[in-house]
Amino acid sequence: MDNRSFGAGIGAGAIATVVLLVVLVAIGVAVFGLPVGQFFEPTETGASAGLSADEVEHEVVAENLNVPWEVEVLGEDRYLVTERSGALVLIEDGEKQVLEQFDELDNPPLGEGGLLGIATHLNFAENNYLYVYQTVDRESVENTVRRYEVDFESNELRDETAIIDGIPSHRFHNGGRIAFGPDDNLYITTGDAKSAELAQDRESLAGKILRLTDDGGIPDDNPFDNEVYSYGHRNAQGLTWDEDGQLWATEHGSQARDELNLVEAGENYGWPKISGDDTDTEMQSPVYHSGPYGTWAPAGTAAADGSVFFAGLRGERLYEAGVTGDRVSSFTAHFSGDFGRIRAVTVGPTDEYLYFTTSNTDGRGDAGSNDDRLIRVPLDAF
Ligand SMILES: [Ca+2]
Repeated sequence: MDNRSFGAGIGAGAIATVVLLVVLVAIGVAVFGLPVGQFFEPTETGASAGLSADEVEHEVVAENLNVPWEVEVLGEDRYLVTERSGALVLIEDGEKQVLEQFDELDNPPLGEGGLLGIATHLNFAENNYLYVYQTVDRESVENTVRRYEVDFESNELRDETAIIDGIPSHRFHNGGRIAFGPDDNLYITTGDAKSAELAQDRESLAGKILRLTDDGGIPDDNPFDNEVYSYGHRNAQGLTWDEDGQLWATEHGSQARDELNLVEAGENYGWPKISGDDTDTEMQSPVYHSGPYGTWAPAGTAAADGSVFFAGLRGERLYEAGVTGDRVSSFTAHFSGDFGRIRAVTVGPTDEYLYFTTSNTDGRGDAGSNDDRLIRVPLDAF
């Protein structure tokens, strides 16, 4: 067989395989009514096999949580956790108490919205300022960031202050992660609220990473003289800075192609114009993505020791991207088959642990008897 006929044989076989797959998918959709997205598999494609729960020391810090969305480590054995349905939970020495039940949420049509990200002020020890991203139903359903003073004497929240209102909301794509950066500004991920074109509109708050001062002002060096820091995002739900001060953000792609982006001020991250390996001279392609057939459904993201860790919801793994400069130099999938869906990921500010929460009670997973759980693993295990 010469090379030419060999190549032709492969081509015909490949085409037949693709045709067969297309037919099978079509039958699946027709018979079972499954959206095509269901065929994208949680993936380890391109990933090295990482740790398993059997072989690594891990500790369940809290259990029986209800769709935990974010965790903030306050100190030794002290944590704040948001539950998407509206409870802000204080966990102290393994005991849980609800500090606040946010009850103005548009529930149940809430979907992916609700009580989402939290961040403590950099001077939290003095001012007890807590920032909360939440979906509210006032004149209309929208996402907001509010600041509260936590009164740990009475375990109440006081002095609600609007930091930003009017972030578009939808049953899907609400963004919701918030974090203070090394420049002391507050960064906020917003989703496109299922209106993809808004991600390219620099006057809209949807499909962006926003940057504000701690009192909700617009920093002097924001790129467009408004709240927008970067744009062209579909649904970013993870933010972190590495040791070099680079901002990494994870984002849910369309048709697989979930993204890890290196985010810089004023840049366009492409949605809905480009995705995956597409390039455009005016836009930034992801540093790494899950490929055309694989899904991470990435959420919480945290950097430590030269790696960017992020949660896989549908991926049901903890992913670790080893970072060298502005590139991903290794990619590892931890806890495959161990904990189910993973949503929040954070590194304790002083305790050398990586914390993550499961998300098996959110209606998209198989909840175990004690789900959902807050789990921690020593960083030196990775
Ligand atoms: Ca993108």
